[in-house]
Amino acid sequence: MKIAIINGPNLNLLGKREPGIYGNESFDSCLEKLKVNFSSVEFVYFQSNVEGELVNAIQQYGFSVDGIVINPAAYTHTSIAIGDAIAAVKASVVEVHISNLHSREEFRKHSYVSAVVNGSIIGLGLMGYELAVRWLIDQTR
Ligand code: CA2
Repeated sequence: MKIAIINGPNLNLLGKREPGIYGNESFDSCLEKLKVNFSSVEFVYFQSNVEGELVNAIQQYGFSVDGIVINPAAYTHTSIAIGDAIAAVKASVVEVHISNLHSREEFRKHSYVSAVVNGSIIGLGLMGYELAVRWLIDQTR
């Protein structure tokens, strides 16, 4: 089974800034744990700060992997293009947010992604990625 993890802008800073909101762990460390815990899964990881590159990655992986875990970061709240790309692909898609969007600013309460994904995991920290992978694996059984 192949799963793509796609992270949006500034998530490359995880573990380096704003630990109060996003915790102390880097995404590299999270990815290593996923690879150990789900050793039968082939993971591909893509992070970009550029909206169009995220759209390209969704199109590319959306027809070549079984599932996508995506955290579009701030583009969640602004990008019709990312929502349209997700709606167009074949793979199952789970949206993950590290922080609880509903306890933060008003503008974070709307997602252009939520309506076009299979499901969303919000506010459970980096464990959300693990839960998303578990759900995707379960779908293939
Ligand atoms: O909670 C999430 O996962 C978010 O997708 C994170 C985005 C934010 O714009 C969304 O509203 C919610 C921000 C990612 C920025 O990540 C940083 C990590 C460390 C230091 C600074 C930013």
